Amino acid sequence: MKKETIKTTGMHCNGCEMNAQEFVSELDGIKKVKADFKKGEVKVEYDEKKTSLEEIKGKITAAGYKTE
Ligand SMILES: [Cu+2]
Repeated sequence: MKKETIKTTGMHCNGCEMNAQEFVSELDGIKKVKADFKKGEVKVEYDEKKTSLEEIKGKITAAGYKTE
């Protein structure tokens, strides 16, 4: 399991947090995902054998937000 905190811009409310979390949850191997719009970050815990940071960032982008 790997833990990462991804700097994310563009989230502005609880709805955005939910949206980002739903998109990331679609990936196989996500154990935990918690978005925080106030801090501008998405915390994830994932199985690096099933998914990757790039894929997770791709989902956040697909949800409509920007990652660093
Ligand atoms: Cu929002």
